[in-house]
Amino acid sequence: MKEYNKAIKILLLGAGESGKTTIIKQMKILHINGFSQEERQEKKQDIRSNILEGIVTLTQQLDVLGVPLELQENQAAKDYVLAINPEDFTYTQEFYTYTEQLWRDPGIQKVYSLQHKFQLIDCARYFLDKVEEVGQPDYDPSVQDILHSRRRTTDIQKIEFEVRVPKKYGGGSLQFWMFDVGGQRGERKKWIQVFDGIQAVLFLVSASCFDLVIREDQETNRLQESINIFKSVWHSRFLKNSGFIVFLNKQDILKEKVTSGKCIGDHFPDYSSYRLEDKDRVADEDQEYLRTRCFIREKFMAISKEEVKAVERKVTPGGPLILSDEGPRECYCHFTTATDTNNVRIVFEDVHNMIIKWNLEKIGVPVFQDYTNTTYFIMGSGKDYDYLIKFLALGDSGVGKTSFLYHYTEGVFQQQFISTVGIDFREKRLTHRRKEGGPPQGVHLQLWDTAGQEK
Ligand SMILES: Nc1nc2c(ncn2[C@@H]2O[C@H](COP(=O)(O)OP(=O)(O)O)[C@@H](O)[C@H]2O)c(=O)[nH]1
Ligand SMILES: [Mg+2]
Repeated sequence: MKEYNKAIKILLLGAGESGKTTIIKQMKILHINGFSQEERQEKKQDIRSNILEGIVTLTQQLDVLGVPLELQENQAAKDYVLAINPEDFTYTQEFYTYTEQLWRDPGIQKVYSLQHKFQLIDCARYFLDKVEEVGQPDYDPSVQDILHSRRRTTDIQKIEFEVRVPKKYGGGSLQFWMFDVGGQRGERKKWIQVFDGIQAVLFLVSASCFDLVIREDQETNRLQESINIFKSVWHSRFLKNSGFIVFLNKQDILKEKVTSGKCIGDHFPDYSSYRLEDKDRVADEDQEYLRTRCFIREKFMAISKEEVKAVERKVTPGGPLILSDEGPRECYCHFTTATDTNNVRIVFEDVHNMIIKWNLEKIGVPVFQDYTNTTYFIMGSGKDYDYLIKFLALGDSGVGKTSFLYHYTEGVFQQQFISTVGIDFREKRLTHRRKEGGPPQGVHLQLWDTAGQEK
């Protein structure tokens, strides 16, 4: 059997709660042995805290939104839940009984229907609907339960698995390494650590969150945040050799939202002029849902068509402009439901083939390595300046670090706000004379820009 000696590296990126870790779980199910007894026990803890978080949030919102409980006898349950300290809580039978009572109360259901007004985990309903089962002492989570459980990712995780290469691409098997990262603002500074040598970026979007705001600032629209992040990673010079695949995820929730009457146009006014093309119609599918999902796709595809300026292509300051093998960069889009194993299996057949194809096109050319060597050469022996001065821009997010540096080096002001992922740099060359009439000396300024949110 044919073996390839280099692993393919895939990086999962996207905002918090977009479904990255769920994809990792699916890879475990599809390519490894699923979940061990130990992992199931660990997920059981996550599921219990998902229930706790869900019911506490909903109960707190009763008073915030001014919604009364419908059944007077549930007052004791409300008092009990509001008195819980999540830091130090042991799950008792009483807790599950009260939770079940509250969840059935029409007052809590009313609050649930207003969930766009506050922050609620997506899996709240899934687990609150089965609170009795989870509360059993011998409860053992099913695969579906594990896929729906939620835990914030705070570090970089890696899983390895093997994928068979189809005959038409030469057969054999390929080793895949897939990296999962935390998606929330404070986690994004770690992303850069894994950018090196990535063949494909899977960018996850929670397509259903067009009516929600992000947890981090309770203000920015979640879909807009996702579009902004995509823009910065698509333009990142550190990912210039990676193929991009966008997963417009949570299609199940998106469809439910749209068919229940929610409209993306209330949040993205340009939706009103967007028309569904004939090629995007699907028989027996809700037209408004199709129009919504294609409108979202259009937002991401428009970014992938933006021209990347040559100056943004350097990989290291002082390094050469890399203009060779530019060609159009490939970006593909899929509509996905990450909690549905069958859907993920089908989508990944495509994804694997695409990555294998990209990889074969580049075989024998360790692309990133090459540029690093060239850069060392240029920086070491071929320096074309007399002085090198390095600056580091620090400050809160949005104060204008990137705009300032851009204006200084390019001479123009950029209106757009693009958040910096990790770290970036700009360069400027000046000529300086020590004495009037003396020999000119080259001064090379390296202006390092940092991402403010992460400090
Ligand atoms: N209904 C539904 N839930 C999803 C989907 N994808 C992810 N989730 C849920 O959304 C939550 C966040 O997903 P997670 O993978 O942790 O997101 P991450 O922060 O990007 O790693 C979890 O409770 C998942 O079960 C989806 O396609 N449909
Ligand atoms: Mg995660």
